Amino acid sequence: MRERQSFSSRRTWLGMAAGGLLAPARIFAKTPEDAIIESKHPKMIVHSRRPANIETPVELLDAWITPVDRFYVRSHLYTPAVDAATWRCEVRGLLDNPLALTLDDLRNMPAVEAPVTLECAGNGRAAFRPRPLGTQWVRGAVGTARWRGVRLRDVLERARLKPAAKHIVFDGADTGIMKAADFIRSVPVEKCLQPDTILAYQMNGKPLETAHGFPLRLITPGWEGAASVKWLTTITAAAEEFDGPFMKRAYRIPVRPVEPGTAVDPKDTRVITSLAVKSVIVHPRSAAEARAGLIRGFAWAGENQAVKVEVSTDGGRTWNTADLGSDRAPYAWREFRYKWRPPGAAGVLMSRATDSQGNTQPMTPSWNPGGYLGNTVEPVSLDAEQDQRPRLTALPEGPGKQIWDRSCAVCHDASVVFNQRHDVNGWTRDIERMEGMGAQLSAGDKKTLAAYLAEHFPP
Ligand SMILES: Nc1nc2c(c(=O)[nH]1)N[C@H]1C(S)=C(S)[C@@H](COP(=O)(O)O)O[C@H]1N2
Ligand SMILES: [Mo]
Repeated sequence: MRERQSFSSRRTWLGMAAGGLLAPARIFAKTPEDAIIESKHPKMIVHSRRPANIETPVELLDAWITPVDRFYVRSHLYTPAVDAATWRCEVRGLLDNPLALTLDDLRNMPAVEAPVTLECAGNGRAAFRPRPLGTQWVRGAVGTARWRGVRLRDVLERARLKPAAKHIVFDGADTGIMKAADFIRSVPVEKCLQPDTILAYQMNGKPLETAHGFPLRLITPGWEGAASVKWLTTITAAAEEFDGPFMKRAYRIPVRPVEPGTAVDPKDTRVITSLAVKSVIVHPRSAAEARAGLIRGFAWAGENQAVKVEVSTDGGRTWNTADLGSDRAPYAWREFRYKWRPPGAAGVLMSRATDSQGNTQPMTPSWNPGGYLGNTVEPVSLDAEQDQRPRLTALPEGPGKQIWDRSCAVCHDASVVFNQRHDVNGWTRDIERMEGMGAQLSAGDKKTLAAYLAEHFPP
């Protein structure tokens, strides 16, 4: 067991059932999240323990296929523990032949396997100004795994979709916390019928781990991670896009560019589909590493291909084309390498990818309220060791601390705030977002809590 395990991570349903009067009801049983954190590389960045939101420091992304212990985790709700023996995936809705698939049923169907890069649409959010609310992913909510399973198309053909079916709705075994909405997503039927869309039961040659959707998840290749629903229990053929907050409110971007800081009417936004062209320098990330004289990293472009990567070693004044690696697959990132002679003094490195449609990473962020698809060129300064890990500490004492314990800690631990920075207005908006998910606070509590958070976690 690791040091950083905290008592607060073992808050239980008992505590929640107490209706927010959280007596220190602690059970010393491990939560699935405790087991996830133990299974991950010790350098992983824990944005929140429970729900489990864990980022990979980019220097650990140094292989074409990301090992599972270095693969990021993004979960909106508590991680479900699924019993494979009784588990079924129901296929129902607008179809003629409803199914209840067992794992054996799936294993008996023709298998397919493909390396696919998965990236959270919120990856890069920490670089937007003003800072959007939400988990402050830096650059490492991305990884590439070999996913093995069956074609979704094969399952839908067996289920015999009716012509009226236009969207397929995916729900997993995770359910809403308090009033928080269940994580349910739909994908248009055309994407579901593409032969590359997989119902995956294996990741890198082994059964899916709990964190990544055991026993079955969707892999919607090239699309933002949220379209790849984990812990699948029902697949429903429907006439319409699913009407729920994870389709209609979150994971949407403006249809046209907006000024940073602008509020955008939801009707001027669309659901995010493909990821954007992007690259990340994995090495060097420090002056010491730079002495090896090799710059390398990965580039990807969602449904498109990354076809060119340029590298700058002078802060963006001049650019040189990098070599691309031989490992490739339609929806997987591509390694790039550039040999150089590092100067004695530290400098600023950049990489800039271009995709098969001619899109190139921008130098300035295309700001959007949700902080999605952040793909600006990243300046990697070699001056200092880059340690992006938030320092995990306890919440400081103060008037807001009791309110926190009473109203916030019933659903998540304090690690969610340690790397967020907002002024009073920002914290107030975040608290209101939490009220929307069921947090119980009086008007006075809200003011006190926002002031307390702004004092300790200011911009
Ligand atoms: N059931 C369920 N599926 C989910 C999520 C979730 O919270 N619940 N998170 C989604 C998001 S936003 C992302 S980015 C990916 C992350 O997959 P990973 O945790 O295996 O990296 O899973 C997606 N599938
Ligand atoms: Mo995501």
